[in-house]
Amino acid sequence: GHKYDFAAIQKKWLPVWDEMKPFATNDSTDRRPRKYVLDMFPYPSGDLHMGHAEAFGFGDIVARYWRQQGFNVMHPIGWDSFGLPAENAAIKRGVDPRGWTYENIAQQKNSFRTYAPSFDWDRELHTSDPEYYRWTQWLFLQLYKKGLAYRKDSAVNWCPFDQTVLANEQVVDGRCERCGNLVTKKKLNQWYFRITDYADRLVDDLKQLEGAWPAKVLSMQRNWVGRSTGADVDFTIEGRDGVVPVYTTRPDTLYGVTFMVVAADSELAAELVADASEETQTAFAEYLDRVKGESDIDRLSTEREKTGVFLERYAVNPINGERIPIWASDYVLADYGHGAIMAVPAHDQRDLDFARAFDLPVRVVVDTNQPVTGAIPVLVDGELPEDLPPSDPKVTGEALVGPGRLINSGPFNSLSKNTAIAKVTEALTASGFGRSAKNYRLRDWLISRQRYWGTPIPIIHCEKCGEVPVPEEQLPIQLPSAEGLDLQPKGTSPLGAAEDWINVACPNCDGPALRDSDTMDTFVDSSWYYLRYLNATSDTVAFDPAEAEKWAPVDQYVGGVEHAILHLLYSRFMTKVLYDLDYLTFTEPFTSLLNQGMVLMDGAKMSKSRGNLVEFASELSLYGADALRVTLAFASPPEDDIDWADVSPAGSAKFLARAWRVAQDVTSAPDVVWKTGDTSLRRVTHRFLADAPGLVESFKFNVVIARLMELVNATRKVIDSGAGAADAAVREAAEVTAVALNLFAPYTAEDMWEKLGYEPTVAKVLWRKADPTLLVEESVTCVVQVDGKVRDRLEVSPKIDSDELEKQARASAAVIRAIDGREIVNVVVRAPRVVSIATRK
Ligand code: ANZ
Ligand code: ZN
Repeated sequence: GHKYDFAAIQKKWLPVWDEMKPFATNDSTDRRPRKYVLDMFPYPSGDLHMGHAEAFGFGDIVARYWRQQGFNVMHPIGWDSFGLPAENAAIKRGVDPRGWTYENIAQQKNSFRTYAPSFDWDRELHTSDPEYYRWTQWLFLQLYKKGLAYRKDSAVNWCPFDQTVLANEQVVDGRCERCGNLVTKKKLNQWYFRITDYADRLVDDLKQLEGAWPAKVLSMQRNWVGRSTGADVDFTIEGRDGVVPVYTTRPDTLYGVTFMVVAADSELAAELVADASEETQTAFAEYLDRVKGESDIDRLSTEREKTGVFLERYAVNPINGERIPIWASDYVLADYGHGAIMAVPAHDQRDLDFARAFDLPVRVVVDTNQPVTGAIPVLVDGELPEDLPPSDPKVTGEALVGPGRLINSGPFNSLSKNTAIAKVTEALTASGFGRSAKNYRLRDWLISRQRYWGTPIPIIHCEKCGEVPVPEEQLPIQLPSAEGLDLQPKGTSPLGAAEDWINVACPNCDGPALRDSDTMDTFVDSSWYYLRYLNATSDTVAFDPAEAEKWAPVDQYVGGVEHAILHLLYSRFMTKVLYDLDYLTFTEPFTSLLNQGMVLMDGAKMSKSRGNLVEFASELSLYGADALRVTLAFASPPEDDIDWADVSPAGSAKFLARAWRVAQDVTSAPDVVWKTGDTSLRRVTHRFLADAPGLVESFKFNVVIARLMELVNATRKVIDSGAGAADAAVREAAEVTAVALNLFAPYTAEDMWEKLGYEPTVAKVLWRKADPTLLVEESVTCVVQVDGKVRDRLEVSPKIDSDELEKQARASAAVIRAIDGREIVNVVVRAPRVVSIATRK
């Protein structure tokens, strides 16, 4: 055809690619170096959306790029297909979650086909297939054998609406992430993975990723683990044996402790209040009821008004023997540190808010007006000189949290905060009342869910033998059909009602036993999927360690920042576990990470409820895959958000048509000799060849497209003038355009490639190296005069500096001959045009 028709081009090339399978990775005979490029796999709720189009478009640029650079690229795709939305949709519509899920997968797959990312479809996986979850169960058993999977009774976050347990991270502002209802607490027997054993490594190994992961994600990972260092300090309590340790990051403030706070929901609080007045006991019981319904996030908030109950008991400060009152409050958490704190209201904001609420004393012990660098100040009467006394936090309401020097702290006065932290810890250690300590915000990973649509936990509960792991050869434990099961959430797993399924013989004693009825958090499924792609169809191993050695870790991971914490943390954890079990030789799963921005509409997130949804499917049929891809890549750097209202897919389509027409207009034969033709066009082409790789590798996709537009315009200019369409430089430029467009617009590129006289597929064509002689800038002629006579002409860069130009002029053989050994008395340089040398005659 003579007109650019994206629909016709798509229709033409899809079946050709289907036939060719150009992106199947089979490396038994392949000697190229390898790259593993992975997109976060989609969750199959409905069709693909614009966010998918963006992320998968970017991942595809990277995958196609490395192929052009001579790498054997693995670029697989699958579906994260277990999970609550399928189950909720199923309940709402009275359908089977399996049917709903696989219909959505079919729809997404169909959209993917048209969008045409260069996936290796032979490795497709779905986490909800027994062929997959068999190995998730196997993985569970490996953790179980290692003591990394265990059950415990614990108060868990409970969503009364979804009737399910939620992980801490699924509680947002005290509400269920999914339905928005207030979350409460409930005691349940639950499965956990011991991720806290890996807390240090999860922080320390982030070093490996610096510069290759977004700094923001690294800090989110670090904060989530929340490692802090400080000291445990032992307080005694009057009328009670033993000590109560408290964890503090500020042992330097020990002289500023004016009260103690224990978590209202801790055992210690209950014990201490038992001896209090009846009035206090009643008040405490009422208070405790209230606290039980609160989320950790609310409890720790500095914004909240402080509440609490005085327990009528006193503790003794080990450093100075001072007697301090003990309070119970919700702002101290029962399961963090030791569930009790030494309160230093002068230097901790929450303690100060509490002290102000209950009129407790505030004592400043760090003078934050004193410089901490330079010489230690001379003490006056054992105190720091008072040029500017610290402000009083009790009056200002602002805790003094900065650095400074100690005051009101006996032998530690005048020490800087950091020195004092070390010295006080030493003194505590010597007296036996303390020691240095580390603490983590990270909790063990709660993995059991009381829901149907997930991987069944491969454990059997036998009356006689207790917990019995399912023998590996009996895997997978298949999910029973959902038919006849009541999926309505009730707080126990629907699987418990599947009589035929739940009742089994104990693998140990053959006696009557029950299967575990919980299913796993879907984050378990996705914590190891990157490895399954390597042997996606194996029914003998989860993955082959030899393949992992060859391909993994993932060279480039692409996905949304919404997974910056959990998915990445869990994958990193699982990788370290598999490393410890000798299945892997590396400790981090994703060497480099690209987080794409969001696709917005008029500055707001797109959503159905906002009524601003731009449907991927309709844009796809309006403009075609290539124009969509180019639009998304051209809009901004990939990390930035894209506002769909500001971009122009129609403009992208026009650009593609322009490029395509160039290929159509080329009249020289494919065997035309490069190295000839219009030089200025060749310079543009080769500059592009030289610059594009670095730009792609630093994710400046938008710049590459801008440069391609320039190249196409320059080519068109030559076609329409001078040597015209037969010029060899025009063919060269058109070929380079087609190869580069393969990154962004694979259909257009393939069609151009055909018009230029080649066989498919352009996706396999290697990137050409730029000719270095075409990269030097144009030169100018510099005349060199000796005593007023022109003796030489030099071809030099227009940007040459005077010193360099003079050096070149003096080195010229003709100039040396003209000077003939005489003394040079003056040199005038006017770069880049003239050098004038005067000699003594
Ligand atoms: C005294 C102190 C003085 C503190 C000061 C801070 C500043 P991270 O960094 O999160 O580990 N804390 C300890 N256990 C707690 C619990 N169960 N619930 C709530 N808060 C608790 O913070 C450690 C600090 O958080 C500890 O240091 C303690 O307050 C508080 F100027 O001790 B600090
Ligand atoms: Zn048994």
